[in-house]
Amino acid sequence: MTEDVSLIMNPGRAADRCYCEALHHSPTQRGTSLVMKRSNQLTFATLAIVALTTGLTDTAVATPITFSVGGNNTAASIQSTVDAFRNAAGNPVNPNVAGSFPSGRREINWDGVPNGFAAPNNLPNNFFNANSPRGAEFSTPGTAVQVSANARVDAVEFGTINPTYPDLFATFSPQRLFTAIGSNVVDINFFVSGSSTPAAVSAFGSVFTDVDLANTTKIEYFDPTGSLLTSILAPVGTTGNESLSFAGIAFDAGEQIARVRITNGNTALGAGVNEIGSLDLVVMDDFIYAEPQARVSAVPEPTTLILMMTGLAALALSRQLRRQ
Ligand SMILES: [Ca+2]
Ligand SMILES: [Ca+2]
Ligand SMILES: [Ca+2]
Repeated sequence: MTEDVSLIMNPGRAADRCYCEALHHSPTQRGTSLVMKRSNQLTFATLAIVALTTGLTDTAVATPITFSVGGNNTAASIQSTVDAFRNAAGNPVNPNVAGSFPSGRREINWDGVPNGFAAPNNLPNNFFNANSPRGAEFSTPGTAVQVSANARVDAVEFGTINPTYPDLFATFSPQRLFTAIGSNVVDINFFVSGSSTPAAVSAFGSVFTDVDLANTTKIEYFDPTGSLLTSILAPVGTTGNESLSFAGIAFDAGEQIARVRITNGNTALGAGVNEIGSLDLVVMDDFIYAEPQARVSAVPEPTTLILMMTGLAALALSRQLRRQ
């Protein structure tokens, strides 16, 4: 592999004659030797590409570690899965401050949001990056996001939107829940906490309440280029109403989750929207996610790298052949 290719492939050069003599080849053996060397070059190039492909495949394809459970109306019914996910996301839970910690996780249970930012008022999309820095900002195809009210202030569990909702929903962490308004979809984008620097996390999970339909409530995970990394469905709860469920995914091979999209049931909450027929209304409680870290610079995709290496190998070979 360390041979000087230009000397091997050019028998007219004095240096090449020295090379052949050093190998004890007679002039009549040189033609055969050249064919063998050229064949070796092709073999080396092929082996290099195969090795490269194999190595990249091993590191590029990681299996998401999934955590999911459908429980009843008690926190205890999903607690062990939530705790297992917390350990996978990282310990400890970091304080609600700006900056990025080297490890650990962040959590949002909604419960400390001031009344002025809770139902019937909307929550500012950047509340958990600006007011209480945890590196998460929200957006939705709907009109806003909202945190439910506390008792003695207003109706709990989104009874502010529809009086039947407290009978549908329950809390994992009392008393506040979270929802999008005007949509059943919410996006979470990650930042270095308290800044506008885009970040990524290695794990994200959410508690849900009142998942009634399978294959409907889900979390989708996107990398910094916007490509879907993976997704997970939230399992159906074990009670008709007020059930709790949890779904989360952790990566351990350097994958960067830049954004997650959560789809809650199949319908947006609304004053006249009651859960009848095939409608499934679902809202969220605790978000748990690995510490948001500044994104690592993009590296070439494996397929791009392989194509590049193949092209370089072919170019080198064609130059060598032209010299013949
Ligand atoms: Ca309830
Ligand atoms: Ca809560
Ligand atoms: Ca439901």
